[in-house]
This record gives sequence, structure tokens and C-alpha cells, in this order.
Amino acid sequence: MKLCDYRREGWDIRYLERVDSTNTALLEAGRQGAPAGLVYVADEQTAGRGRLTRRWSAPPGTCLLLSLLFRPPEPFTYYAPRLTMLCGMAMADAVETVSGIAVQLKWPNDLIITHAEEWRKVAGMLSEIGSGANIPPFLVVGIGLNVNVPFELLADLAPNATSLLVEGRKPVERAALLDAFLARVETYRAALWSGDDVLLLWRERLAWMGRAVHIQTPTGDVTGIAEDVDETGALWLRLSDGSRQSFSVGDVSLRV
Ligand code: BT5
Repeated sequence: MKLCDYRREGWDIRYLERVDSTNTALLEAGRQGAPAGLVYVADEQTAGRGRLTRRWSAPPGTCLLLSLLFRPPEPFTYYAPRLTMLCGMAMADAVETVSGIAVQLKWPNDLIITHAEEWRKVAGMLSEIGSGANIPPFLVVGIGLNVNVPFELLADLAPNATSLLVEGRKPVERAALLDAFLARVETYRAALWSGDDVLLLWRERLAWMGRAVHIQTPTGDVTGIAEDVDETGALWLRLSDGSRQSFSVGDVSLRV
């Protein structure tokens, strides 16, 4: 099935041929009062965004570029990070189910494919909190997954980018991935609503726990053993002097 024709009950899926950023557009829709369950899916983004003002690049027509609108119940600070985490797990499950390719979650918001000590980024997530006059805060979770990006275009995206096409040596249908993803979001979200703490599942699936890692942060770089993630999703490292330090933003890589 073509991506533009894909629908699923319980979700209002809007296909956009071209948009600046699905996150930017959905944040605006959320401010205007759009209900939870609205999903923007784009074939092309002209100003795709990563975290910390970075860019997200994707060759038109080759990737899954989408954003989901959530209006979590109170307490927002409990549900919002967990909805982001469950979207990451749902996308990892979807990739494994549809393509058979094993993916791992890399703190805080990447999907990676590992080959021994090497890793490559296949997807990134950007989770943003929206607000507007007289409305409670809401959540927009955006995901960019490199699906059918050919090898020769990967270097334009990032030095360590990969795609499902390159990893599995065959194209993968984007509508099938989206369908599997939303099905898994529904399952994890039902578990969350019924009181299961999806943070525990997420923590178990994170790559490199117990390993020596290097984290680049806006205030400097630190090396340590990745020991844990806490209630807020922050990463705790054990440093060489035995002390522990937590990080809520940063880019982690395996220390080599
Ligand atoms: C992310 O940021 O990984 C979040 C990416 C979220 C993208 C989705 S697409 C749908 C929705 N709408 C948006 O506007 N955004 C979301 P971060 O961890 O900051 O990583 C950004 C870095 O990843 C860039 O600086 C590049 O080095 C690299 N990069 C850019 N495009 C890439 C790609 N397609 N594949 C792999 N790496 C990429």
C-alpha cells in the first residue's frame, strides 16, 4: 500500500507531500486544539529538526517521517517521557517485525543497528512539549526512520547513518512499518494507561548499559560506565573517581 493511502482506526493520519517539519506543523495544530491521535506523515521535510537546533535530513520519498500528538493525563511529567519511550520501543518492534532487522535503543532517543562494536543510526526521535493559552501542555513525538535510503545517499545524512534498505539489502514498505508501529504504540499505551511502568521495559532495552561510554553534552564531554536511567529518563554514569553523575541531555557513544 502507498503511504499516502494508509489509514488506521483510532488515529487521524494526515499525509503531507511536503512540509517544513512534521513536528513544527503538529505543534501548531496542537496549539489550535487538535485532538490526541492526530498524526502527520510527510514524504519530504524542508526543515526537518533534530534536538538542540540540529537538522534532520531525509531524501524525499525514502523515509518514514512522522509526528504523533498526545494529550497525556496528569501527572504530565510522569506520562510525557514514558510516551516518548514507548514510541521508541514501538518503532524498534515495528522494524524488527516488518524487516527482520534487529535494532537497539540508544539513550536518549535513537534507534541504532550494531555490528560488533560498530553502530549506525537508523532513526532519531524528537519529543517536544506544546503549550497554548488555556490548554494543558501536550506532547508531540516525532520520528525519522531511514527506510529506503540508498547507500550512496547515506553520507549526506550523517557520517554514521544507515537505512533498512542498506542493512537488509531490500526495500521495506513504509505503510507496513507505520501500521506495525501504531499497533505497538496502542499496545504499550494501553499498558501504560493500566499502570504498567513502561520505563522499566525501556531501560531493559537500552544499548550499552554496564559498558564504558562517552557522553558529549552542551557543557562538556564525560566518560564513565553507563549504570542506570532514573524516573525522569536521565542517564547515570559511574565516573573513574567512583562518583555518579546524571545527564538529561547528551550524545552517547561507546568508548573505544
Ligand atoms: C534526532 O536528533 O535524532 C531527532 C530526529 C527527529 C526527526 C523527526 S522527522 C519527523 C519529525 N519532524 C522533525 O522536524 N523532526 C522529527 P539528534 O539526536 O539531535 O540528531 C541529529 C543529528 O543526526 C544531526 O546533527 C545529524 O548528524 C544526524 N542526522 C541527520 N539526519 C539523519 C538521518 N536521516 N539519519 C541519521 N542521522 C541523521
